[in-house]
Amino acid sequence: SACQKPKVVFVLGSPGAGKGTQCKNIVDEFGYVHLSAGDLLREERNKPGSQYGELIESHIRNGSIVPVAITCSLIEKAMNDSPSNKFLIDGFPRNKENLSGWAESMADKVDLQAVLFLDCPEEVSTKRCLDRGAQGSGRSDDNPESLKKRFHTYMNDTMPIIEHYEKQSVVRKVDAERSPAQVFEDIKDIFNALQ
Ligand code: UP5
Ligand code: MG
Repeated sequence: SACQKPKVVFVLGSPGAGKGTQCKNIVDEFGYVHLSAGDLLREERNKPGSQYGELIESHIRNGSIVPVAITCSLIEKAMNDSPSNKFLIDGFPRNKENLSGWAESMADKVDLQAVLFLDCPEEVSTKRCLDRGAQGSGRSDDNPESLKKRFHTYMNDTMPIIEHYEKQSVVRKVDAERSPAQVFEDIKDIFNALQ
């Protein structure tokens, strides 16, 4: 019907697991709209005169998590600005506060189809981010100090969220240590089964 709730797939995994890379593939093949919480925060940070610019940048550099009210409102606005009814939400929710903030303001408005979990070891994903930094990504968190903190946050705050969704049997886990094409083969099977 015209009033169907938008479909949402959360895409989670360590820094450098390949969330952005695989979301692009999913957009091309399955027509979802990709909303990266990190990209939305960086865009907000870069707006001249943004009220939250410095706060966002300090969290990104420290690998800590921006208050959920900011992130959630950016996601909601991006969804409202899009005519699509299916979204990949990349890199969110990352901690308990994200989860409860989403539950309060958004969960009832969407149909959560699945949580795609890109599982990649720390050494592999750290190296990907460091290589990206060395190639001039311009990301203020692609350095060894920030990466240690990003991983600490991932292990302590984000893994429990993935475990929370595992208990609800909505997690689809993929071995993300392989080549992008190999990873996407598994993702295709998952999304074909969701249609
Ligand atoms: N690459 C990708 N896949 C590969 C593969 N299979 N084999 C070899 N190389 C591969 O990939 C990273 C790099 O690896 C690229 O160079 C790619 O070519 C290569 P990418 O697809 O960008 O991985 P991704 O998982 O998206 O890595 P990203 O660095 O974006 O992950 P993060 O989760 O760290 O970053 P994000 O932008 O989501 O968040 C950044 C910060 O924003 C957070 O630390 C936090 O401070 C803040 N934030 C919040 O506070 N709240 C949020 O809700 C979200 C973010
Ligand atoms: Mg990303």
